[in-house]
Amino acid sequence: MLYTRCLVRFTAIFTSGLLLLWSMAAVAESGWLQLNMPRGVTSVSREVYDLHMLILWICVAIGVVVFGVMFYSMYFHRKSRGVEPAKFHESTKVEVVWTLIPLFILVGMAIPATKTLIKMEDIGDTEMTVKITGYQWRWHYEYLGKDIGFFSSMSTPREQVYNLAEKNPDYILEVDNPLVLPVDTRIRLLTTAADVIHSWWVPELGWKRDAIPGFINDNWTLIEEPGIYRGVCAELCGRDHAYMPIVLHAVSKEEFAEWVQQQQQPSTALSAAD
Ligand SMILES: [Cu+2]
Repeated sequence: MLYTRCLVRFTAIFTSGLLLLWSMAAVAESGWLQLNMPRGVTSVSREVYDLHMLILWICVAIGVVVFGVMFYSMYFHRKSRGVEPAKFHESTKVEVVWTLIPLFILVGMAIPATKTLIKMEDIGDTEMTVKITGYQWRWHYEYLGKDIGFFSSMSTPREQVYNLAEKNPDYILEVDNPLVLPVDTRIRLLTTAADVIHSWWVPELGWKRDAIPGFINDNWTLIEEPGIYRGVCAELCGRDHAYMPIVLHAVSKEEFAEWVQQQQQPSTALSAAD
Protein backbone atom coordinates (compact mmCIF):
# COMPACT_ATOMS: atom_id res chain seq x y z
CA MET A 1 0.00 0.00 0.00
CA LEU A 2 2.73 2.41 1.10
CA TYR A 3 4.79 1.35 -1.88
CA THR A 4 1.95 2.13 -4.31
CA ARG A 5 1.38 5.53 -2.72
CA CYS A 6 5.09 6.37 -3.01
CA LEU A 7 5.16 5.26 -6.60
CA VAL A 8 2.17 7.43 -7.45
CA ARG A 9 3.72 10.42 -5.69
CA PHE A 10 7.04 9.97 -7.49
CA THR A 11 5.40 9.51 -10.86
CA ALA A 12 3.53 12.78 -10.25
CA ILE A 13 6.74 14.64 -9.35
CA PHE A 14 8.63 13.27 -12.36
CA THR A 15 5.81 14.02 -14.74
CA SER A 16 5.45 17.60 -13.53
CA GLY A 17 9.24 18.04 -13.77
CA LEU A 18 9.22 16.74 -17.32
CA LEU A 19 6.25 18.93 -18.21
CA LEU A 20 8.05 21.95 -16.80
CA LEU A 21 11.12 21.17 -18.91
CA TRP A 22 8.93 20.59 -21.93
CA SER A 23 7.13 23.91 -21.51
CA MET A 24 10.44 25.73 -21.03
CA ALA A 25 11.65 24.17 -24.27
CA ALA A 26 8.41 25.25 -25.96
CA VAL A 27 8.78 28.83 -24.71
CA ALA A 28 12.38 28.91 -25.90
CA GLU A 29 11.28 27.44 -29.23
CA SER A 30 8.66 30.17 -29.68
CA GLY A 31 11.48 32.69 -29.96
CA TRP A 32 10.16 34.73 -27.06
CA LEU A 33 13.08 33.54 -25.00
CA GLN A 34 16.00 32.32 -27.06
CA LEU A 35 17.71 29.78 -24.84
CA ASN A 36 18.33 27.08 -27.36
CA MET A 37 20.64 27.08 -30.35
CA PRO A 38 18.98 27.97 -33.67
CA ARG A 39 17.87 25.22 -36.03
CA GLY A 40 19.76 26.99 -38.82
CA VAL A 41 19.39 27.07 -42.58
CA THR A 42 21.63 24.23 -43.77
CA SER A 43 21.31 20.45 -43.59
CA VAL A 44 24.40 20.35 -41.36
CA SER A 45 23.00 22.95 -38.95
CA ARG A 46 19.77 20.95 -38.66
CA GLU A 47 21.71 17.75 -38.00
CA VAL A 48 23.75 19.55 -35.35
CA TYR A 49 20.53 20.84 -33.78
CA ASP A 50 18.93 17.39 -33.80
CA LEU A 51 22.05 15.86 -32.22
CA HIS A 52 22.02 18.56 -29.58
CA MET A 53 18.36 17.86 -28.78
CA LEU A 54 18.87 14.08 -28.80
CA ILE A 55 21.76 14.34 -26.36
CA LEU A 56 19.94 16.89 -24.22
CA TRP A 57 16.96 14.53 -23.80
CA ILE A 58 19.25 11.55 -23.12
CA CYS A 59 20.89 13.65 -20.37
CA VAL A 60 17.45 14.64 -19.02
CA ALA A 61 16.37 10.98 -18.90
CA ILE A 62 19.61 9.97 -17.14
CA GLY A 63 19.19 12.88 -14.71
CA VAL A 64 15.60 11.90 -13.92
CA VAL A 65 16.51 8.25 -13.31
CA VAL A 66 19.67 8.94 -11.27
CA PHE A 67 18.23 11.76 -9.14
CA GLY A 68 14.92 9.92 -8.84
CA VAL A 69 16.57 6.83 -7.38
CA MET A 70 18.80 9.02 -5.21
CA PHE A 71 16.02 11.14 -3.72
CA TYR A 72 13.74 8.13 -3.36
CA SER A 73 16.42 6.29 -1.40
CA MET A 74 17.27 9.33 0.70
CA TYR A 75 13.67 9.92 1.65
CA PHE A 76 12.15 6.45 2.02
CA HIS A 77 15.21 4.65 3.32
CA ARG A 78 16.36 7.23 5.82
CA LYS A 79 17.74 6.25 9.17
CA SER A 80 14.89 7.83 11.15
CA ARG A 81 12.51 5.33 9.59
CA GLY A 82 14.62 2.59 11.03
CA VAL A 83 15.84 1.30 7.69
CA GLU A 84 18.87 -0.95 7.96
CA PRO A 85 21.46 -0.35 5.21
CA ALA A 86 22.63 -3.25 3.08
CA LYS A 87 26.22 -4.03 4.00
CA PHE A 88 27.53 -5.88 0.98
CA HIS A 89 30.93 -5.12 -0.52
CA GLU A 90 31.66 -5.45 -4.23
CA SER A 91 29.11 -6.73 -6.64
CA THR A 92 30.41 -7.82 -10.01
CA LYS A 93 26.88 -7.90 -11.38
CA VAL A 94 26.18 -4.27 -10.45
CA GLU A 95 29.59 -3.13 -11.71
CA VAL A 96 29.12 -4.84 -15.05
CA VAL A 97 25.66 -3.26 -15.38
CA TRP A 98 26.84 0.27 -14.56
CA THR A 99 29.74 -0.07 -16.98
CA LEU A 100 27.72 -1.52 -19.84
CA ILE A 101 24.76 0.88 -19.69
CA PRO A 102 26.91 4.07 -20.05
CA LEU A 103 28.98 2.29 -22.71
CA PHE A 104 25.87 1.62 -24.81
CA ILE A 105 24.60 5.17 -24.25
CA LEU A 106 27.97 6.67 -25.28
CA VAL A 107 28.31 4.49 -28.36
CA GLY A 108 24.69 5.29 -29.23
CA MET A 109 25.50 9.02 -29.09
CA ALA A 110 28.88 8.68 -30.84
CA ILE A 111 27.54 6.95 -33.96
CA PRO A 112 25.19 9.74 -35.18
CA ALA A 113 27.66 12.43 -33.98
CA THR A 114 30.51 10.88 -35.98
CA LYS A 115 28.30 10.61 -39.08
CA THR A 116 27.57 14.34 -38.90
CA LEU A 117 31.24 15.19 -38.25
CA ILE A 118 32.31 13.17 -41.30
CA LYS A 119 29.70 15.00 -43.39
CA MET A 120 30.97 18.35 -42.09
CA GLU A 121 34.57 17.48 -42.97
CA ASP A 122 33.76 16.36 -46.52
CA ILE A 123 34.81 19.47 -48.42
CA GLY A 124 34.69 17.92 -51.92
CA ASP A 125 32.47 19.04 -54.83
CA THR A 126 32.23 22.70 -53.89
CA GLU A 127 31.11 25.15 -56.56
CA MET A 128 32.85 28.27 -55.27
CA THR A 129 35.34 29.34 -52.61
CA VAL A 130 35.44 32.36 -50.33
CA LYS A 131 38.50 33.11 -48.24
CA ILE A 132 37.73 34.78 -44.95
CA THR A 133 40.54 36.63 -43.19
CA GLY A 134 40.19 37.99 -39.67
CA TYR A 135 41.82 41.30 -38.84
CA GLN A 136 41.77 43.37 -35.68
CA TRP A 137 38.84 44.20 -35.93
CA ARG A 138 37.14 43.48 -39.22
CA TRP A 139 36.71 40.68 -41.70
CA HIS A 140 38.07 40.47 -45.23
CA TYR A 141 36.23 38.38 -47.81
CA GLU A 142 37.87 37.23 -51.00
CA TYR A 143 35.90 35.37 -53.66
CA LEU A 144 38.58 33.17 -55.19
CA GLY A 145 38.63 33.17 -58.99
CA LYS A 146 36.09 35.99 -59.17
CA ASP A 147 38.40 38.94 -58.56
CA ILE A 148 36.24 40.19 -55.71
CA GLY A 149 37.59 41.11 -52.33
CA PHE A 150 36.55 43.59 -49.67
CA PHE A 151 36.68 44.44 -46.00
CA SER A 152 33.56 44.15 -43.90
CA SER A 153 33.55 46.43 -40.86
CA MET A 154 30.95 47.15 -38.22
CA SER A 155 28.73 50.05 -39.28
CA THR A 156 27.16 50.86 -35.90
CA PRO A 157 28.28 54.40 -35.01
CA ARG A 158 30.46 54.72 -31.92
CA GLU A 159 27.95 57.18 -30.41
CA GLN A 160 25.56 54.27 -29.98
CA VAL A 161 28.24 52.17 -28.32
CA TYR A 162 28.90 54.98 -25.83
CA ASN A 163 25.15 55.51 -25.21
CA LEU A 164 25.22 58.94 -26.82
CA ALA A 165 22.65 57.98 -29.43
CA GLU A 166 19.69 55.64 -29.64
CA LYS A 167 20.68 52.10 -30.59
CA ASN A 168 19.76 50.53 -33.95
CA PRO A 169 17.70 47.31 -33.94
CA ASP A 170 20.77 45.45 -35.23
CA TYR A 171 23.09 47.26 -32.86
CA ILE A 172 26.70 46.01 -33.26
CA LEU A 173 25.44 43.27 -35.57
CA GLU A 174 25.53 45.38 -38.75
CA VAL A 175 28.32 45.92 -41.28
CA ASP A 176 29.12 48.18 -44.21
CA ASN A 177 29.78 45.36 -46.72
CA PRO A 178 28.01 42.08 -46.00
CA LEU A 179 29.22 38.75 -47.27
CA VAL A 180 26.92 37.82 -50.16
CA LEU A 181 26.48 34.14 -50.94
CA PRO A 182 24.11 32.25 -53.25
CA VAL A 183 21.63 29.73 -51.87
CA ASP A 184 21.53 26.08 -53.01
CA THR A 185 25.25 26.21 -53.80
CA ARG A 186 27.94 24.15 -52.15
CA ILE A 187 30.41 26.79 -51.02
CA ARG A 188 33.86 26.23 -49.57
CA LEU A 189 34.81 28.74 -46.90
CA LEU A 190 38.47 29.10 -45.96
CA THR A 191 39.26 30.88 -42.72
CA THR A 192 42.54 32.43 -41.69
CA ALA A 193 43.74 35.56 -39.90
CA ALA A 194 46.30 38.27 -40.46
CA ASP A 195 47.21 39.18 -36.89
CA VAL A 196 45.77 37.21 -33.95
CA ILE A 197 43.35 34.30 -33.66
CA HIS A 198 39.72 35.12 -34.51
CA SER A 199 36.81 32.80 -35.03
CA TRP A 200 34.19 33.11 -37.76
CA TRP A 201 30.79 32.16 -36.43
CA VAL A 202 27.35 32.42 -37.97
CA PRO A 203 25.06 30.33 -35.74
CA GLU A 204 22.55 29.69 -38.56
CA LEU A 205 25.22 27.73 -40.48
CA GLY A 206 25.69 25.34 -37.57
CA TRP A 207 29.45 25.67 -37.17
CA LYS A 208 32.23 28.08 -36.33
CA ARG A 209 35.83 27.97 -37.42
CA ASP A 210 38.93 29.44 -35.85
CA ALA A 211 40.75 31.93 -38.04
CA ILE A 212 44.43 31.39 -37.20
CA PRO A 213 47.35 33.36 -38.65
CA GLY A 214 49.48 31.10 -40.86
CA PHE A 215 46.83 28.38 -41.06
CA ILE A 216 43.91 27.90 -43.38
CA ASN A 217 40.91 26.07 -42.01
CA ASP A 218 38.31 24.92 -44.45
CA ASN A 219 34.64 24.23 -44.19
CA TRP A 220 31.67 24.14 -46.47
CA THR A 221 28.07 25.23 -46.44
CA LEU A 222 24.97 24.93 -48.56
CA ILE A 223 22.44 27.54 -47.51
CA GLU A 224 18.88 26.49 -48.26
CA GLU A 225 16.94 29.63 -47.40
CA PRO A 226 17.62 33.18 -48.60
CA GLY A 227 17.90 35.70 -45.79
CA ILE A 228 20.18 37.83 -43.67
CA TYR A 229 22.16 35.86 -41.12
CA ARG A 230 24.25 37.52 -38.47
CA GLY A 231 27.21 36.30 -36.50
CA VAL A 232 30.19 37.49 -34.52
CA CYS A 233 33.86 36.87 -33.95
CA ALA A 234 33.87 34.09 -31.37
CA GLU A 235 37.48 34.25 -30.20
CA LEU A 236 38.55 37.02 -27.86
CA CYS A 237 40.90 38.94 -30.14
CA GLY A 238 41.58 42.25 -28.49
CA ARG A 239 40.00 45.57 -27.64
CA ASP A 240 37.31 45.64 -30.33
CA HIS A 241 36.53 41.92 -30.36
CA ALA A 242 32.87 42.75 -29.72
CA TYR A 243 32.80 45.06 -32.72
CA MET A 244 33.62 42.74 -35.59
CA PRO A 245 30.23 41.29 -36.52
CA ILE A 246 29.46 39.15 -39.52
CA VAL A 247 26.51 39.78 -41.80
CA LEU A 248 25.75 37.18 -44.42
CA HIS A 249 23.23 37.89 -47.18
CA ALA A 250 22.04 34.63 -48.71
CA VAL A 251 20.48 35.44 -52.08
CA SER A 252 19.14 33.50 -55.05
CA LYS A 253 21.61 32.32 -57.66
CA GLU A 254 20.37 34.97 -60.14
CA GLU A 255 20.72 37.79 -57.62
CA PHE A 256 24.17 36.54 -56.78
CA ALA A 257 25.22 36.52 -60.45
CA GLU A 258 24.00 40.12 -60.72
CA TRP A 259 25.86 41.12 -57.58
CA VAL A 260 29.07 39.52 -58.89
CA GLN A 261 28.77 41.52 -62.11
CA GLN A 262 28.24 44.74 -60.17
CA GLN A 263 31.25 44.03 -57.99
CA GLN A 264 33.46 43.22 -60.94
CA GLN A 265 32.55 46.40 -62.83
CA PRO A 266 34.73 48.87 -60.87
CA SER A 267 37.83 46.71 -61.25
CA THR A 268 37.09 46.22 -64.98
CA ALA A 269 36.77 49.99 -65.28
CA LEU A 270 40.07 50.39 -63.44
CA SER A 271 41.94 47.93 -65.59
CA ALA A 272 40.48 49.63 -68.67
CA ALA A 273 41.87 52.94 -67.41
CA ASP A 274 45.35 51.49 -66.92
CU1 LIG B 1 38.15 38.68 -33.69
